[in-house]
Amino acid sequence: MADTVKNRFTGGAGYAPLTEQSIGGFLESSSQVSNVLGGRSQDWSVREVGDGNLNLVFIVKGPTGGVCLKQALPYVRLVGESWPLPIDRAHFEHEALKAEAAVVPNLVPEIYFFDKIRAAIVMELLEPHIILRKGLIQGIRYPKLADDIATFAAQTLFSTSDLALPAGRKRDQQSMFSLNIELCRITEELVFTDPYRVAELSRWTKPQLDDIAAEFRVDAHLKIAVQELKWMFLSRGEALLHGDLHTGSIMVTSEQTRVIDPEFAFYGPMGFDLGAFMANLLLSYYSQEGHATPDDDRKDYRRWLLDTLETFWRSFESKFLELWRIPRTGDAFVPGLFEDEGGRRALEAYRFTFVARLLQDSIGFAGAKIARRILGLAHVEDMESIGDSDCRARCERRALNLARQLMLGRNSITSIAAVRQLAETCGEGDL
Ligand code: SR1
Ligand code: MG
Repeated sequence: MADTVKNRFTGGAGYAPLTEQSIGGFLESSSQVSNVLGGRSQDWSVREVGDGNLNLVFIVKGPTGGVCLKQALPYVRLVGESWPLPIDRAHFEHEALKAEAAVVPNLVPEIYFFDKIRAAIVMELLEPHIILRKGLIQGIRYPKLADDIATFAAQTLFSTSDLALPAGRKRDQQSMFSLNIELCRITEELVFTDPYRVAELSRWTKPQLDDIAAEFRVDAHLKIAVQELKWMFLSRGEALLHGDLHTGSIMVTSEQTRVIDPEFAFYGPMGFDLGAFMANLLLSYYSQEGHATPDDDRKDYRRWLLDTLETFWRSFESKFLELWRIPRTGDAFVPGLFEDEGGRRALEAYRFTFVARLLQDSIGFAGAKIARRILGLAHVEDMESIGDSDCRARCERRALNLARQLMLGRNSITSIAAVRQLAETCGEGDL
């Protein structure tokens, strides 16, 4: 392996995974971080708390404050050293966080320090925030969630697209993020390919879901539908995506929302981010039977999840259209071409066509993102924490049935209300 490629994977001289012992000395080299923490390294407490699939995550606390440090490991943590993964994903994450902070500073963590050699990002400690997925499992309502994620998506997708950026700047950005190759490859294989073939790392609730897993592997129409989505993912660089916008990438309190972890960022189809968030609300929706208690059957909560799905889409749509209507600098849909009354009307009508197509893309991607969490390698705690495997399988089967319908039928779904109705139908009874 040439040295530059090798360094992308394992780091050059100077890279080593940080430990609870070595982290103090490293953080002391940043005056900004030292100022946040106060005191000296001997006064700081350090805890490794990473429970994600890829990285080390440390919480460091000092006399005057705390920080969170995320460091890329040269392999997939979930699988082990047999699956090498480039540590330069930290660079793409840092670049994406900067692009997001430029338009939604209140919805992302503040970055204090980035060390490219150590592939480490030191950021604001989000406290008392919790991971949204864990809040949804507990049945907690988040009144601002739908609108905040709609703002995040509308602003980040619009501002990085050809609607907002001059073509040269957009190409420049797109070319930089196009090197996030291995992280995109994870999505290409785990989301769009492995659930539809015999794959060594795939798993599902056995034996209960063996039949539906086999159906997914032989259904040619479904495989065409998912390959069409993969084609879009591979070839349509519409905007800078977060790339992994699930409910584990969002931290919340009842008043605040922060989107974290954009290491999968690249230029792709806008619907991929929108569909990821929708898919994870729907996974939560179908998991609720497994979290019901004698005091709370979670029926109202399930309704709240679908309300959140609907509000999210409606709010996204109106924010995106609003951004498109104000004066802008992008090279697509040049405003000067539509200045007369007829032109203005035609462009406004086209904007609605555009967001209607975006909904259909998002619905398809949502289906793919649901299926991969049940039939692929990486599952979600919403389902995994259901101890009774028959109950878990029932929840998962309903979700898979919806996923299949979303992928196959996306082009005939014309409203978010129709998605809700379909979700409710698939959630009824034993399928
Ligand atoms: C091998 S990584 C598995 C998954 O974890 C991340 O959160 C992404 O969703 C990825 O697909
Ligand atoms: Mg992540």
